[in-house]
Amino acid sequence: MLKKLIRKNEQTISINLTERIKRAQQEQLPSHIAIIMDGNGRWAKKRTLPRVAGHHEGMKIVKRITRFANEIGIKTLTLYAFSTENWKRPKLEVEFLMRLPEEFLGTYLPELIEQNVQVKMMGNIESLPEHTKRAVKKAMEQTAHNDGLILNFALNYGSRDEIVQAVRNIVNDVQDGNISAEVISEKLLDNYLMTKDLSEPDLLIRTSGEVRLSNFMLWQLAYTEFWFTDTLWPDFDEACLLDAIESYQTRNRRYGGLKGEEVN
Ligand code: V07
Repeated sequence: MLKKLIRKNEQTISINLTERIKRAQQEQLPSHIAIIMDGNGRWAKKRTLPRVAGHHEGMKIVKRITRFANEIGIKTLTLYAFSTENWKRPKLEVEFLMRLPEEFLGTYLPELIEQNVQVKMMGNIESLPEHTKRAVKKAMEQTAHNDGLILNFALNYGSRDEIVQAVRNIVNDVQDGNISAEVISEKLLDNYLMTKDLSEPDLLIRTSGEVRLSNFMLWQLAYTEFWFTDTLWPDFDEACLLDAIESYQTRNRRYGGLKGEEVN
């Protein structure tokens, strides 16, 4: 069984996953968790498998972590599945990746519907291959009325691109006379981003030992707690997510309930 060693009253005791979940739920959970799912290629290489085998294994972990996040009461899970930079990868790898949303939804959409999950997407959906677009749109439509976990895929997403688009749209609205330049504020810009209907992430996780943001949610992560782990995404499991959540809760306790901006 999955066990974790903790120190209590000078004593080291081990607790299992169920106990850890209970404890985590007694405190404030991060409402929105964002994950950069890195290390799939490296996972495959370690096993002398092709890179795509790592991506495929990574997709299975997406299902597992989605189920778990929903079960423990996370409200929003944002997953970086494909960046605007990823088009530079070999053609066959890109083609394989673009089949993953269909495969994922083909087997998992009924369960997502049953579990009341809402599938959302941020990124440039229009320049995805037709078959990918169709699968993702269908999932968004069929889960639009659900009100459980929001499963938000960043697909063909780049944060600078998102901000440039927002600025363009604001300028258009000013020129068209819909808004005046004086009302431009942080809050207004929020409303032009692809995350306008979501809360800001409380916790960012990046797997596989890389310690950078790689053009992911630059604006939205201003006050987010970061958690980096050497674990490769296909090896990530429920216990790893709890490690991140427990770390988040420890830091939250230290702030004594103060939120982001108030802490200096
Ligand atoms: C992808 C698996 C996870 C590791 C990171 C790269 C590979 C799930 C999806 C997905 C996307 C949209 C959607 C349903 C599922 C996905 C891509 C890559 C491109 F509506 N995993 N996954 N999409 N990987």
